[in-house]
Amino acid sequence: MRIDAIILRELHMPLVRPFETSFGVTTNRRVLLAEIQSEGLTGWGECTAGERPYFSEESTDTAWQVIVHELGPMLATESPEHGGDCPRIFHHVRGNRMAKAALENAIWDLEAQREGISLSRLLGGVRETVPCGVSLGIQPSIAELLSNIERELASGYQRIKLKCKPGWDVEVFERVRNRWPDITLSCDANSAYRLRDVEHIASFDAFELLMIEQPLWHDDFFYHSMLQKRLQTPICLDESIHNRRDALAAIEAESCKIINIKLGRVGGFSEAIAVHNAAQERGIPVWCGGMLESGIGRAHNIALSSLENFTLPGDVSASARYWAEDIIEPEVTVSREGEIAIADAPGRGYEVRSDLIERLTARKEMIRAYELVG
Ligand code: OSB
Ligand code: MG
Repeated sequence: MRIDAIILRELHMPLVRPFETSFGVTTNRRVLLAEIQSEGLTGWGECTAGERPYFSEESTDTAWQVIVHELGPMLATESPEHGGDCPRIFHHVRGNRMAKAALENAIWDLEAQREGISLSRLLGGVRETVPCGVSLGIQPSIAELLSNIERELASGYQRIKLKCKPGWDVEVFERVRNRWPDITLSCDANSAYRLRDVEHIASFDAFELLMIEQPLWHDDFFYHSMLQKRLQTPICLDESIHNRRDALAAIEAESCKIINIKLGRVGGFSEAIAVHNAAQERGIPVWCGGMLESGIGRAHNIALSSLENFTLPGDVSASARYWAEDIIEPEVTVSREGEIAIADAPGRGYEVRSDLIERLTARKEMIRAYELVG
């Protein structure tokens, strides 16, 4: 396909409520969107980098630079036929996976439209609905957390994930379990613990959590493997898994029993499918993580979640949990059973609200192919 233009935008979108993890609080999102125009069609991709380089090395600003100066020009001069061509095109750029994913996913988005099939189908999805959970940030008080859980359970969500850190863990799990002995509960530490905490983490077993997500270092397999031997509760890796090779190493070393797949963290749909397949072949279930995405990233997460081995509820939930107004139409909604229906229409299944995007745009840059060729 001929790439006519790549338009990069930064949108400022306030969250409906602040989201706190072990590494900080997010109140306002700076969302990077890539719009790729090709032969009369428009594909969209979202960069899931955070405002600060705390979840990974990337941030909104590093991704902007890398897309404008490296990845955008590479893509515009290459005429990819498939989303799957992008990893080869971007091969010389090390890392910067969230920046790469924004462009690669926009090409898949375009390809689905060009082929006249749903993005889910193009990716190899088999599900008609995907099971949903929610990720609940650290709260000012346990009472506030309990009332949030009550609301999410009433909405139908199938799994509650609690962000945790030293000082916001055992006491919290105790109060939640006392009130709801049977709900599916998990926790996510975002690397908040160290080896001195092993006995403490082992005490989480009492709460029968579905999993403990990324308790130790963001770049570790070895110590997670040691920790897993001491736990009943399965470890799920998030930050540590960047590609299929990482997934194979983690599974082989028994560093985890479950894998969280995030499109940005692994560099786009191609590698996400590769991680999914590697895990499936080895009997390791996966689920789709979230990065407080706008509707575009959310639509892509939904399509990815339709693959067969996404058997556990993901962190992909309704637009209204994040945004007063989402940038897609219709907004993402979740049924009383805690499921999102996969659209069968061609493309991503959600229209993009260009007028609203224009209003939320804080900066914009156009990368035109003809200015780069020759
Ligand atoms: O580790 O899953 C995480 C949000 C930002 C950064 C990291 C994570 C998260 C979430 C939120 O847990 C998931 C969501 O609701 O989008
Ligand atoms: Mg996580």
